Amino acid sequence: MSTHLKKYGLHGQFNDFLNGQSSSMLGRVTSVHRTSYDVMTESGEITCEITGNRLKDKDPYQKPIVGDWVLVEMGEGGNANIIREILPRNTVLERRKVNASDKEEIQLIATNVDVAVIVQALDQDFSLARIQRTLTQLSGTGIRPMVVLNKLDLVSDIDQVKKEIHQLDADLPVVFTSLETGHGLSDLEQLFESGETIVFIGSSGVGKSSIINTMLDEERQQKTGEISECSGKGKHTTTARKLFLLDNGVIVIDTPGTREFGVTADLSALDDVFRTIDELATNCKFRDCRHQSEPGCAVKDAVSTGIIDEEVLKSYQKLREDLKN
Ligand SMILES: Nc1nc2c(ncn2[C@@H]2O[C@H](COP(=O)(O)OP(=O)(O)OP(=O)(O)O)[C@@H](O)[C@H]2O)c(=O)[nH]1
Ligand SMILES: [Mg+2]
Ligand SMILES: [Zn+2]
Repeated sequence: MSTHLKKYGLHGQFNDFLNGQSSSMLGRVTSVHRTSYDVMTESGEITCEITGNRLKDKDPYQKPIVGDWVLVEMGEGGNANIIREILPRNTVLERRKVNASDKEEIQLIATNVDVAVIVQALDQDFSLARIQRTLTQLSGTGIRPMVVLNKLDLVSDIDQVKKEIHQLDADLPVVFTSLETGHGLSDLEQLFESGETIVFIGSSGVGKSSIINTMLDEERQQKTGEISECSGKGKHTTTARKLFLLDNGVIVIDTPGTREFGVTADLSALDDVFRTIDELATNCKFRDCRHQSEPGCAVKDAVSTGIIDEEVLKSYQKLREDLKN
């Protein structure tokens, strides 16, 4: 089997599929442009296109995405290389525009990823509710969540943040980092395993590309940007998703900032995220307790005794409302 593509995450998963496909070339999509695709093959990176029905198809699942394994028909005599087939996806990270309900509004972010690193900046971007929503989005996808809280150098106290995250999910891997001091960067790298595909997601300007750069050699370093002073919002320094192979064997996908993952998951997925609250809720007097003003509410009791933070409960209730609408 191809040794080069092994490094890009190929481990025999398509052997059955590839039998009798000798005319096509196997590759992994490393970048998506407006009308073309970069695909890593056994003999290096090539530019490909799509044609015909696939080009016209409105279904976002029918278009190649960063991380996809594809079969390419090599163009001869100056003809373009054509992606003929998207091989079965192991995982799909997708995002739905908030309030959207039809398929057109679904955006695929990356495929065949093992880990999603949710990056937030501690100085102005930290939002427990947003972490919760992203976890809900990820649950059931087979993608493991991790949280990176960056720009540690810009805040003085993280005790409250630590407490809230711990209450949200005590098992969630969380790393505090700073590019200024280098704090946490080696801890983060140690959480990644060689051969795994890791996608970085989070708002613009939180430092996704800066973190990835610390793991890349100089010539492949990504552009990073200043945050505009007046709005405090990043200005989308990264404009396209891109897949990199790091020296340590980890495959990383950088993405442009996305503020919010629309919630597509159902209420049972929500239950995964709020384990602590759910466990307590089994002791509420009413089965359908909303933990607002019902008598005999074990969750409210836990808030008054300090086991659960008021803010965590509020986010929980907000998310339940969001999911109902
Ligand atoms: N003080 C401080 N600044 C940081 C830190 N990490 C990143 N920055 C700065 O934050 C700005 C944005 O960083 P980027 O890496 O471009 O952010 P991004 O998440 O990739 O943003 P998009 O590509 O727009 O999605 C840059 O000016 C970085 O130098 C940090 O830990 N501390
Ligand atoms: Mg970036
Ligand atoms: Zn209750």
